[in-house]
Amino acid sequence: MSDKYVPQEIEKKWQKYWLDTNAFETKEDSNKEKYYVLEMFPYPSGNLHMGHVRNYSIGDVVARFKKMQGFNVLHPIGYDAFGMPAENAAIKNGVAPAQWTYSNIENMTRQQRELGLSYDWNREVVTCREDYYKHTQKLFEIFYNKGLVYKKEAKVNWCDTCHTVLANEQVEDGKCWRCKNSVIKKNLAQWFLKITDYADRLLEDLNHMPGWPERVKSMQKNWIGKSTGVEFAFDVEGMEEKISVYTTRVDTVFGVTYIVLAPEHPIVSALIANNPNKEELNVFIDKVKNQSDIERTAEGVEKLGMFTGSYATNPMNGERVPIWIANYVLYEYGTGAVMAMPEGDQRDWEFAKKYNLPIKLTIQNQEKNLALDDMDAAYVEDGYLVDSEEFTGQSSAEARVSIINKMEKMGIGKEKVNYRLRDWLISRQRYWGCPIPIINCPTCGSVLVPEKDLPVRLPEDVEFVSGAVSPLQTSESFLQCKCPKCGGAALRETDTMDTFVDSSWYFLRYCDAHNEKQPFDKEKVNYWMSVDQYIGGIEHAILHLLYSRFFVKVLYDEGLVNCIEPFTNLLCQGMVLKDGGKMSKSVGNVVSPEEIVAKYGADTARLFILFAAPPERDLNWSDQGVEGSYRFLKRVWAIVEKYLDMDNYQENTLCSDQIKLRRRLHKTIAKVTEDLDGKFNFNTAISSIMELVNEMYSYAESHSSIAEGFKKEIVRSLLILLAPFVPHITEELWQKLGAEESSVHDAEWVVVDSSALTVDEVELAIQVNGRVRTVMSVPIAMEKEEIEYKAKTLSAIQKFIEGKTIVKVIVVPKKIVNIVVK
Ligand code: ANZ
Ligand code: ZN
Repeated sequence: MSDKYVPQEIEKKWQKYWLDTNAFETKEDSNKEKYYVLEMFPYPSGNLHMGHVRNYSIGDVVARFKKMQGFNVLHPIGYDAFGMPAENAAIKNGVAPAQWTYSNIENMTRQQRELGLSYDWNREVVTCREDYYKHTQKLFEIFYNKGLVYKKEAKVNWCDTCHTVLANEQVEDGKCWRCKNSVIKKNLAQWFLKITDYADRLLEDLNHMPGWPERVKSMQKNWIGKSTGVEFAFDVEGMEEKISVYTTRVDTVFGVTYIVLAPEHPIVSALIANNPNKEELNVFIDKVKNQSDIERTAEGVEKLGMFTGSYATNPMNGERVPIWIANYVLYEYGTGAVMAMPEGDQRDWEFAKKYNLPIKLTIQNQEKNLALDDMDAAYVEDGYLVDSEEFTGQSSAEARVSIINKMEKMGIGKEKVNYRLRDWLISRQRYWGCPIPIINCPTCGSVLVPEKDLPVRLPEDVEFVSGAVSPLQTSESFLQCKCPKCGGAALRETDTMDTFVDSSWYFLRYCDAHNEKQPFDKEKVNYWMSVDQYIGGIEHAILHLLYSRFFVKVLYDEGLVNCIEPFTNLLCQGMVLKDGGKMSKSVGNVVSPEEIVAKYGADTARLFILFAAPPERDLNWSDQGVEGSYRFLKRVWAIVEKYLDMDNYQENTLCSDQIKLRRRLHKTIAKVTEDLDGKFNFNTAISSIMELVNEMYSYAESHSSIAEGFKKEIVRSLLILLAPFVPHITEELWQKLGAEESSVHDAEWVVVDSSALTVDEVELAIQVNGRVRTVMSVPIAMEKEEIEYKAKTLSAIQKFIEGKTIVKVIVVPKKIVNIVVK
């Protein structure tokens, strides 16, 4: 029955079978422990790349392994299907975004199926489908009614040629990524979600998430950016109004030599009103306003500023300090004004050097005396205070407390906590997104679309013209409506939602993907959530993961879910590289998964990817590596056939070589189980299976028969161990084996027989005529004849029996061998 291993044939066959039989369909089952494993759903760009293949292969091993361990496994997939590329394709090629998207989804689904992934396809979620976005709108309304949605004028990146708002990522060097014209800042009324209300909980709960990589947690902490400092006011000469500053280093207040405002600060126009350089100042202000925050604050970027002509008074020592404006102070953070203390702050230091502003030393280093003349950078650490009136001599930490106390007594300042996190701007002036369910009425203002009128559908009578207004504004049927409150003529909101809104709750929808009435049923979500294992790229470390955490917390507060965090364990996979660089279209070093699958089969592609590197590390693509994986699978195929063809003998006594092979088998079972259980040591798991296969070959080379029971055990176990990694070949060989379970994927995971692991050897004392001459170690199960033969050939024994006649040999099992000679 020696067939050749032809992956293309068997893979097609099993994929069809799994699909036709809904092999991986899951239902809630309160008698079984659940396990929810999830890979980040893809954007339907049209084709899978190797990064996807890696992501899904990792998830698939976990899902199949957990299923074999007896868990009720939920392993779904879907598509993050709204977004700009579909709309750009519409502008460029005239295809409707829906058509473009659905045909891409179709292609990617086919590619995913060709990888043999164990998805429950019945739970597929597609965010651009009405049956999904209607619930995204419902969730928007829940947020709205909780007071977590508001509309505010915001400064946005605006391209006047393309006539649209651009995301920060779409601005390259201050230019529009598409038409290359300069991007301007424009004030537009935009919709926001109040994520800042949750800043503290989003931060605090990170301390109770042992299943997340430290790196991701610290990125989120920095993004939220909580800092505790002081807010206090400077008097302005000749003005009633004061300037409030925010500082985390109030201990440096005696070293302040100037103050700096963001050019957007509302007091600026009054400060420069009488300045003869007013015109120049205004040019400067406009220029800074058009710089992005990233440009303004990046390290090494030139700090630019101008003197306003006005002065302020330091309330702690009455000193007169000039008021400047500069690009490095952001209007959106703190109070938009800082007290500058060049000795202690590197930005202030550089600025003071550049514009010849005075520098005072008021923080001294404990260890090594600082002198301004010797310094070429700020001293940013804590120290002790000098030249600071009654606070002189205090440590920075002491001074921060005592100075706040004094300020509070004087009534000029107070402790203040600040966050870097901003509210989430979700408005997009785009067509291919979830419509914001709001109606703008000239009398009533913004009114929520009543729940019974959801979904607000995307119209099809729109025009996609580059440089035009948002396409939704070209659809009269969409635009014109009645106000739900007063019944008067009103206009529908034409902004759509940021696609990150869609992806902030898709993992909940998988739990109840066909619910028409609500986004999800609470009971079902509570059965499945939280996601036990989430797997995806590090590029989502902040936005997607933070937004999803925010959504779950809001829904928890609403009593709609029981969990406070969406993802218990997070794995961030490394990149796929080729020749040391990232695999990417622009570099031209892309290896297409489809070609690899066509040539070698999905099992080889999966095995290579899982074997080549631990999942968190970057993986270097190697054609030899792929060949090697293919060869290994051919070896697996051949050895299984060989074993199945071997002669059986019925009784279950194993010869010492079978005992040894069985020990290797159970060592491998122990190793693979340990490597997969809560870990992702796929590469070492696979290499131990490779060793097992080698030993199976060694046995087959020197034996033509095998105990029937053991034959079945070893082939069966090998296939079970390999099944999560290479599901097709193992299924095909499983059928040849004819095991009780109809599919290897329904088999239970193998358990270690610890008795097989113990090294079953005993020491025998070897006597000649009743005197112990040496000891010999033999396997417990060694036959008497074999023991006798071995004992006689030992050199330590030979010298006592040489030239003599052996009368008899007495073997006392596990104890002694006595050779009687004459
Ligand atoms: C004086 C000072 C002296 C400062 C010193 C630092 C060191 P975090 O920790 O990130 O909150 N700052 C305040 N508001 C700002 C704004 N809108 N734009 C740019 N910088 C701003 O940083 C707080 C510190 O950043 C504040 O403390 C302030 O500079 C600056 F030796 O005040 B500090
Ligand atoms: Zn109205």
